[in-house]
Amino acid sequence: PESGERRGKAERLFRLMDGFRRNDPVSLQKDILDHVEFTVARSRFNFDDFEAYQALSHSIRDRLIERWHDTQQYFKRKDPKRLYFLSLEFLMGRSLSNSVINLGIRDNCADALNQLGFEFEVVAEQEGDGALGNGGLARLSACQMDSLATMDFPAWGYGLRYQYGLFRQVIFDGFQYEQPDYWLNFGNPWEIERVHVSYAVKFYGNVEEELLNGEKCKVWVPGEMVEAVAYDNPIPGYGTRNTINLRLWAAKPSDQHDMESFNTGDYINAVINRQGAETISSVLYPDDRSYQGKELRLKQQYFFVSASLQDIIRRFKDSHSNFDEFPDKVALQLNDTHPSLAIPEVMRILVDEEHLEWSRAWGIVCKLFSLTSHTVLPEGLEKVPVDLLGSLLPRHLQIIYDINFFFMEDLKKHFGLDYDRLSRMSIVEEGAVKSIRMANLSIVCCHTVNGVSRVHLELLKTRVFKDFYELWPQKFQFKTNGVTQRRWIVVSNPSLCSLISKWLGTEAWIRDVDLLLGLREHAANADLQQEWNMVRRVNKMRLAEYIETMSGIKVSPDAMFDVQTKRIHEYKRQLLNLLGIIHRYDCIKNMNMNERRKVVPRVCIIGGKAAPGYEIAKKIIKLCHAVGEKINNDSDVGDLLKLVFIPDYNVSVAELVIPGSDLSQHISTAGHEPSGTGSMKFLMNGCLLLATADGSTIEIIEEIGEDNMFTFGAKVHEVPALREKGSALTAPLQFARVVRMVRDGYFGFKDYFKSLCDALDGNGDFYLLGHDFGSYLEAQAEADKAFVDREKWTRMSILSTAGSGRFSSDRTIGEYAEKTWGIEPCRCPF
Ligand code: T68
Repeated sequence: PESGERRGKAERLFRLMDGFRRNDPVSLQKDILDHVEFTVARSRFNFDDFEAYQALSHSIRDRLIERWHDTQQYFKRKDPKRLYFLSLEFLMGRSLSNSVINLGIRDNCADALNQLGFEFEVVAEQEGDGALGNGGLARLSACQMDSLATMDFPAWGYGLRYQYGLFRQVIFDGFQYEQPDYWLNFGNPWEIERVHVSYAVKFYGNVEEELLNGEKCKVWVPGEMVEAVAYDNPIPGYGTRNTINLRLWAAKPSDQHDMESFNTGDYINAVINRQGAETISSVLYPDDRSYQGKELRLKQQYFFVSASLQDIIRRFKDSHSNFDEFPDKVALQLNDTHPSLAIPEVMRILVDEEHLEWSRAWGIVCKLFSLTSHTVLPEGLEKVPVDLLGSLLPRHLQIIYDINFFFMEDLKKHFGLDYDRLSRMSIVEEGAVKSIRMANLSIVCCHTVNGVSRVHLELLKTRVFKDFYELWPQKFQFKTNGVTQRRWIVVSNPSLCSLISKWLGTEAWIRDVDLLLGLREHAANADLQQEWNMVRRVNKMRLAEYIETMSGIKVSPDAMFDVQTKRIHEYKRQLLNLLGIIHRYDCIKNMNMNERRKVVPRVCIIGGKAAPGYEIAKKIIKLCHAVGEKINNDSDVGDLLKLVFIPDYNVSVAELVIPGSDLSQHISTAGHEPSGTGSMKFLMNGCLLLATADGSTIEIIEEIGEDNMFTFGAKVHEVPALREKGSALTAPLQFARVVRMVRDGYFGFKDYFKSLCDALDGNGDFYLLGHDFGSYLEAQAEADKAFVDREKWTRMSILSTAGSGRFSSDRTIGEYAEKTWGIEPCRCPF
C-alpha cells in the first residue's frame, strides 16, 4: 500500500482502540510502571526517586510527542509564515515541573506518584539543569520559547546541543573553581534523537569556478565535512495543545568524505581522527562579555547555522518552488550576532546552489532577517579575523566582501566621499588584524534591529550604532524583555500562584498576564496581606534551610533577605553591594546596645558565576567569602547581619532563591545593563527592588511607581560627564573608610585585593562606585525603614507583583510577532 493509504488504516485502527495517552492518575501510574520496567529496566516493584523521575519523565515525554506530532502536522497543513529563532544559547533549566504544569496534569501526576509512595517535589528535584547558556541572553531565549508555544505561534528554535553545558561553580577556600557540566551522563528524557535528520556541514577547502549553461559560477570544494544530527526538544504551551520544537544539533563524524583516509591503510588512526568532529558541539563558551576570535567558536557558529538553514530550506521546498515566496513563509531571528553567518550562508545557497542572480537573492535575504542586540559595549561586538574566516569559510568571505562592496557604493551615493564614515560603517575593519564586523554585517542585511529596553535602543541609536541609525532610522526598534510567569510564578512559587488565583477569582492570568493588575485593588486588604505574608514566610524558611545545608550558616527568617544573584561583572557592581555590607557591619560594631535594638536584621545573599578568565570577577567572589567569614563568625553582631554566598547559581537554584527574597538588588552603573531580566522575576514574586535607573528598571519604575521601590545613583545621561570629571569626583568619607578596611587587610588577603581597591581610586573608578555610594546607602536606609512597617512593605510587595505583567515574555513575543516577524497564531485543535 502507498503511504497515504497506510496512514489512513493506522489512524482508523488507532481511533478504534482509543489508544491516545490518558491523563487520569491510574493511566499515568500504569505508564510510569511500564517505563520503570521497560525503559529504565528496573523492577516495577522496586525503584528509587531517581528512577521514578526517569519513568515519569518518559511518560510525560510520550504525551509531549503526541502533541508535537499533531502540532507539526497542523502547521504543515496550514502552511503559515513561520518564525525560526536562531540562538547559540538556551538556558532551559529543569523540564519536568514545567511540562506537567503546561500540560495541565501536575496534580494528577502528583496523585499517581503519591499512591506509589513517592512525592512529586522530591521526584522533580532529581532532575539536573539544562544549562546550555551563560546568563540573561540564554534564559531569555528559554522564556521566549515558552511564550511562543503558549501563544500558538508557528515557531521553532534552533541551537547547539553542547555535551558540556555551563561549568559548575565550586567554591574552595572562598575561591571559584570550574568543573565540567557533563549533563548528559544520566540520559536526557526530554530530547528525541533524530538519526535520520542529519546534514553534512562543510568547512575549509577552496572556491573554484565552473561553467553552468555558459555562465560562470562559484563552487566551494570543502576540505572537511562534519555531520549535524538533530535532537528535538518539545516545548509545550500552557492551555493549548500546541507543542513547538527546539531543535539542537550535535556533531558526528561524516561518512561522505572519509574514503581517502581509510584507503591509506592506517585504519586505527583514521577511526580515531573521525572522533575529532564531535568536538564542535562539545562545549559551551563560558564567556558572556568578549569575543576572542577562536576557531572553534566560529566553527560552532557556522555548524549550527548551516544545519539549521539546510533544514529550514528543505522544509520550505517541500511545498514551495519559488524562492521569491521565501520571506512570506519564513522569518529568521538572530539572537545577537552569534548566528549572523546565516546571512552569507543564505546568499551562498541562493546564488551558488539555487543559481539566483545576486540582486534577486539579496532582495530576498533583506526581507528575511531581524536582529536583537543584547549589548551596549563596543568590546561586546563580535569581530572575526579575516584570515580565520577565509580559511574556515572561503566562499563566505568572498560573499561578505561582495555585500560590503555594494554597501560601500550605496553609502558613497548617500553621504559622498566621507571616508571616516565609510571606514566606521564598513563591514570590513582594516587595522593590525583585519576583521569582519558581524554587527555591521547584520545591520546592513536585517530589516529590523531591536534593542531590549527603551533606554537600550537609545544607546544603540546615539552611541553603538549611531551611523547606521542616521542612515536607516526606520530599522531601529525596541521590545522590552520579559520573562515567563509560567516558570517564574506557577512552577517556582505554587503557593503564591494559588493565592493570586484565589484573589483574582481566576487562573486566566497565567495566559493573560495583564489580569495581574487586578491585585492592585486588594493591595491594602488586611486578609490578603496576611495570606501574602504567610506564603512569603514559608518560601523564606525553605531558602533558609537551603542556605544552612549549603553553607552551614543558620539564618533567621525574621531578618530581611537581601539578594543579589546574577553573573559577576564589574558593571553589575557586586562590589558596591559588598562595600555597603562592610559599611553596615562597621556601623553595627560602633553602636551601643540601645542603637543596636533599632537595627533591622539582614541576611545578605550573593550568588553568581564569574567567567573563568575574568580575574577581577573572581576576586569579587573571594572578597565576598572573606567578608562573610569575618561577619558570620562575629558573635558580637550575631543575627543582625549575615553574608552568604550561594554557589553554582543556576535556573533551579534561582527558582528557590527568588520566591524567598524580600529585597533584590539591580545596581549596575547606569547605561551598562541593556535590560536586566532577573529583576522581573523578583518583581513577579513580590520582592521589592533596590535599583539604579538602568535598562528595563526604568520601565519598571514607570509601571509600579518610584514609591514602590528603592532607587538611587547617577542617571544614564549623567554618567559620561561624571567620568570626564575623573579624579575631581568626590566620594563620601564612608566610602574611603570601607575601601581602606579592605586595603589594610581587615578581611585578610591584603595583596590579593589590592588591585580591586586600586580600581576604585578617583580616576580609575570607571563604574562610579564612589559617586553612587552615598545615595546607595540612603536607598538601603529607606528599605530598612519600610521593612519595619509591615503594612507598608506588604502593600509594596503586592503592588510589585500586580505591576509585573508588563514584564512577561508574552507581551514581548506579541510585539515581536506583530512588529518584527509578521507571524500569526496557528492553534492546533484539541
Ligand atoms: C544579556 N546579555 C544582557 N550576553 O547583559 C542583559 N554575550 O542585560 C539582558 O537582559 C539579556 O542579555 C537579555 O537581553 C547576555 O546575557 C551573553 O550571555 C553573551 C554570551 C555570549 C557572548 C556574548
